[in-house]
Amino acid sequence: MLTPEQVDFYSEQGYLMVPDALNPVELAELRRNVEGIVAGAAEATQHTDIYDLEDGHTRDSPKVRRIKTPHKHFDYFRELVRHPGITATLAALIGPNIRLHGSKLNMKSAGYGAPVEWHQDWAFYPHTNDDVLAIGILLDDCDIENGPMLMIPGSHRGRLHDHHADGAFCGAITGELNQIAFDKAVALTGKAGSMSIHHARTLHGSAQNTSTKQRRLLLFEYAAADAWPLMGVTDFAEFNSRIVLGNPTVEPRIRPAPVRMPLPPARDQGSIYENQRAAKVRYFGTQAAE
Ligand SMILES: O=C(O)CCC(=O)C(=O)O
Repeated sequence: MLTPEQVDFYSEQGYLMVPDALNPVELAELRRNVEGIVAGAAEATQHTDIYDLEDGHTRDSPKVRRIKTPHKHFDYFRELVRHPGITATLAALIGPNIRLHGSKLNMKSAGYGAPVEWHQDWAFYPHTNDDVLAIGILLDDCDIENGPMLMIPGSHRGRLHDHHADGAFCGAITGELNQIAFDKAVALTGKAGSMSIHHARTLHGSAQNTSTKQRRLLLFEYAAADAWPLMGVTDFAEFNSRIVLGNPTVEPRIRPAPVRMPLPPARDQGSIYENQRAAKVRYFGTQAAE
């Protein structure tokens, strides 16, 4: 459970780190599952429903950048999204009725794991109210050279930045970079098994992993059950099947928050890495994979 101080910190800063969210046995089980899934990427020659591949991936030298929506494909993750420690933490921040929005596992391989340009998750999935957040579980110890997520404190209470380029959504902020206090960015470093929490409106990004150790980060996105996605609900039964705590509702709560719709859709479909190909401005540098 979170302390009142942690809850206050999250609501003021828009992020929080919680150590030891998974115990060593749970962490070992998570790693085992992930390693099994990654081994399957050797069969893939292009992006699939499960694998998003780094540039330079080959069958002989598999390079996985992301495991997409693991809760949709694997029973282990379908259960993990309901982990009692996670849902108790969420309840302290967004109330007793909670729905999973999505999941992903970003693998930042040693030496070349790709950066993620600055963005706000809210630009991808605006809802009727902003009780929306993501938790991240570190699978590996993560220090600054591993490319941790970087958060701009308090940005969840500010504006929603433009995430469009050439008239289409591109999943990265494309202007006004000189108005952002990047020097105030906080790195969410920590030990394996730690959990980060960030508000959907918090501006964040991460640099390339230039270290000799991989950085794997499992992300689960959640919303209060009465925060409904403005892009709509296509399958109501499936929508409600993602309730991880409490009860669904047909009464969305509507609260003002700045919104820009992620439309027209990104030219480069797929993961955030693909969407961000169209971003005109890059903040994070990259070195080619060896
Ligand atoms: O993996 C990272 O460092 C950033 C993750 C992120 O912000 C995202 O995938 O939306």
